[in-house]
Amino acid sequence: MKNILVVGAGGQIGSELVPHLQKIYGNSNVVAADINTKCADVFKDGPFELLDALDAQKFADIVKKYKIDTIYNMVALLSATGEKNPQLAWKINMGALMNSLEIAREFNCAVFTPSSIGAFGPNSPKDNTPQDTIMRPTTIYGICKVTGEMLGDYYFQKYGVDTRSVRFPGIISNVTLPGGGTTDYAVEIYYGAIQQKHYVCPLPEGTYLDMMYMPDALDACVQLMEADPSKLKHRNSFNVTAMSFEPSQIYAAIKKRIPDFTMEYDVDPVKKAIADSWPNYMDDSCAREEWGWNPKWNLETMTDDMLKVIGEKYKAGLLK
Ligand code: AKB
Repeated sequence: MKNILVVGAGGQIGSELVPHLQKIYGNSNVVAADINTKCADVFKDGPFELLDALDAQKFADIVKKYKIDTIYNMVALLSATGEKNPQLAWKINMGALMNSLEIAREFNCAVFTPSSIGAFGPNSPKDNTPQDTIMRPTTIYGICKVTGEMLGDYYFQKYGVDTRSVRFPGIISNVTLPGGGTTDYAVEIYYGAIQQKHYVCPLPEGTYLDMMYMPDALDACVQLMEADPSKLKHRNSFNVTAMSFEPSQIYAAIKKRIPDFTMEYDVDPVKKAIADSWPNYMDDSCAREEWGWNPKWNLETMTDDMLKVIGEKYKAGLLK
């Protein structure tokens, strides 16, 4: 039986990962931890602990208390926020990861930490970006991700810590909004389409980026952590993607379903520069071969589901 700790549980991925893991492993076997006190009201179905992931002593105490054997470290400042305060991004992103790795080493835990398309940089091949290629990111977020990937492999090779990771693309979801990412537009556009029938897009037409719907992202986490270790030639981190599109394509997909939806561009130069340094689409064949990665959602099916779920929330008065 797994005893899992999700650190940064209140974020975009963590808030859906916790109930997903609870369904699989049982509510009491998945501990949610976050720095935000409001999360105590959200994670009512299982144990919740208030935790600043930079507090190594409290982090270790929680791992001891619940006999944790698997840590999902979901703590991170995202790419656009990171550029506003690079020193803070390094402190939080690397601090949470180092604590996860050190505590995992001490208490013999496995560790999952997401990497990102942000680990690539302008020198990486843009199309069909290979699993193993040049990685010279130009954002502090990406520098943290590449460092994190290398640290993950280092802790595996040197100490035998079972570290595994994926390079997530933009994650599109309808429960918790992302914050401060470059790919956030692909979430916000659905809310704009339903609420205002209009959206102002911060990335220019033609900016292709890899994307994934949340249910596939959750499957990726569990599938990789459950994968037979003898089959893994890579560990930190696997390219994974489900779709690649640029703003006018997601706009067209929504407009097909909401004909009076309109979109204009007001390009954010910081986000544009970040997006321009990332792949158009990645080659995720290693993930497919080594642990059976096989995403189920595409732009059309995801758009149907996003509009349905968010539309229902507005109708029920859960969103204003
Ligand atoms: C971001 O845009 O910063 C994140 C990511 C792709 O890692 N969503």
